[in-house]
Amino acid sequence: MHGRRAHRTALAASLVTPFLLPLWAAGPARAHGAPTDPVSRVVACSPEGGDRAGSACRAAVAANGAPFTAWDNLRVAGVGGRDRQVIPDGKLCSGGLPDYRGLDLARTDWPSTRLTPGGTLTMRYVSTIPHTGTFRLYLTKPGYDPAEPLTWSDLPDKPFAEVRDPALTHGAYRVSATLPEDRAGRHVLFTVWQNSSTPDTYYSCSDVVFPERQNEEGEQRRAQDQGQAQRKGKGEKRERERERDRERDRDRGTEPTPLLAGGAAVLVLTGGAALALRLRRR
Ligand SMILES: [Cu+2]
Repeated sequence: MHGRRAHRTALAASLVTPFLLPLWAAGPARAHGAPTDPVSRVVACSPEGGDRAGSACRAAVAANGAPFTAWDNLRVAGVGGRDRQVIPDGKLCSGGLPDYRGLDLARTDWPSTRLTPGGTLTMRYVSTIPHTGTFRLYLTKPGYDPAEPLTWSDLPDKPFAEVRDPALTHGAYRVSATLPEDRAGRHVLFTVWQNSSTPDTYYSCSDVVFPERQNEEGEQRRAQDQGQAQRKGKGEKRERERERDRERDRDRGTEPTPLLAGGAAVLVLTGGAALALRLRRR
């Protein structure tokens, strides 16, 4: 069935909207919910995940020993808001449930969704059995390292969004929120759905990627450099002196902020070093 396969692939590769209906229709009879956009690990790696699943999902299923067929059943009874006391560090994405332990793998290649800092997020949280309750959305702090296991200290104390009993439309809850402005690179959107109509709390990890900030600053620096090239003369000499100062500072370990650094400093402070530096300065 080549044609059908290709069709399904196209569906899976497109955005979540066309993906929602088959996923919802294919869900287990006793089903509850999980985020489909930004797609959660459990949904992306479920049998309905399609082409989103990659090596991270294969590793997760292998660690699990079984496929994530019950993608909507990641729930823990009786937590009652004591998430940090009940769910152990390093096991946030599985809710500490052995059946979902593959979701806790510390990897940098989980299927992810691109987000814009400061933008509006509308989470779609598919539900086949409606419950009342409160959604709490957390984003890992600036400087989060996806290569390390996710711990509670990676998350701010307070969620960036908390929504009680959002509308359930077309089989999904919609949770709208303004995203923090200070995130760059890969992060985890951690969603807690504490039911009020059942004793259960649902946990999910959605991997999200914000633009790397050094690209933006690179643009600004290029613009600055162009301006400097046009001014030249005295300014150029002063810039050379400043550059020498900066090199001395660097040798002493007192680095300038990358935003103010010009020319050679930009070449030196690339990638992770620049990012780490910027995070430390915030
Ligand atoms: Cu349920």
